[in-house]
Amino acid sequence: MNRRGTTCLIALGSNLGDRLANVRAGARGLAEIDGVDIVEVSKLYETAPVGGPDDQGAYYNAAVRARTTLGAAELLAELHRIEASRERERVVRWGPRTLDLDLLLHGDLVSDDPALQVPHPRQHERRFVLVPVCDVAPELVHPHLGLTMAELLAAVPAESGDLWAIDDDWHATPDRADA
Ligand code: A4P
Ligand code: MG
Repeated sequence: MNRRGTTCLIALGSNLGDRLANVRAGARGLAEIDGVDIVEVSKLYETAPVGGPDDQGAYYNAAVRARTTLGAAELLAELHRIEASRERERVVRWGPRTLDLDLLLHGDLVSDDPALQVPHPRQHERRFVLVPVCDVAPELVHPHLGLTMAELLAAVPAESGDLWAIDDDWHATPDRADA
C-alpha cells in the first residue's frame, strides 16, 4: 500500500437511521478518497449521547487512522461530501445525525479557523472519541496539548456504561442493508 503523505485521524459517528450501514458507508467512503490510504480502523462502539437534545439515541462511534496527500481543507471537503451522501442534515447542533465525520488530526497542523478546527476542539475531553482513537493511535501526540492520545484518555474520568465495544470487524463484513 502507498503510505505517502501526512498521518491523519478521522472520527465517525451515527445515531440516526441504520447506524451500522451509515458508519460502514463512512469507512468505505474514506477508503475510496483519492489521496487517502487507510492504515487502521478501530473497533465499533455504541456510546451514550453527550450534549444535544435530551431524547437523542445512542451513537455508533469509531475512528480511522490514515495517511493522506490531501491538505486538511481538501480532506474536510471530502468528509462533507461523504456525510452528504448519507443525507446528513444539519438541524440542531450536537443533535442526531446519520453520519458525522470529524477531522481530528492532520499531522502537526493547528488551526482555529471555524471552518477548519484541527485538532478538533473537543476531542480530548470525550471518551467516545478517545477510546476508538486509542485503538488505532495511542502514541500519536496531540500537537497543541503535547500529550499522547493514551495520556489524554487516561485523564478523562470514565463513567460506567458510557460506551461498549460491539464489533471488531464491522468495516470488513458484508453489508446487506447497505448493498
Ligand atoms: N468544522 C471545522 N473543523 C472541523 C473538523 N476538524 N472536522 C466545521 C469536522 N468539521 C469541522 O460541524 C460544524 C461545523 O464545523 C461544520 O461547518 C464543519 O465544516 P457539524 O459536523 O456540522 O456539526 P456538529 O458535528 O453538530 O458540531 P460539532 O461541534 O463538530 O459537534 P461535535 O463536537 O462533533 O459533537 N455523543 C456521542 N456519544 N457520540 C458522538 O459522536 N457527537 C456529537 C457532535 C455530540 N454528541 C455525541 C457525538
Ligand atoms: Mg461534526
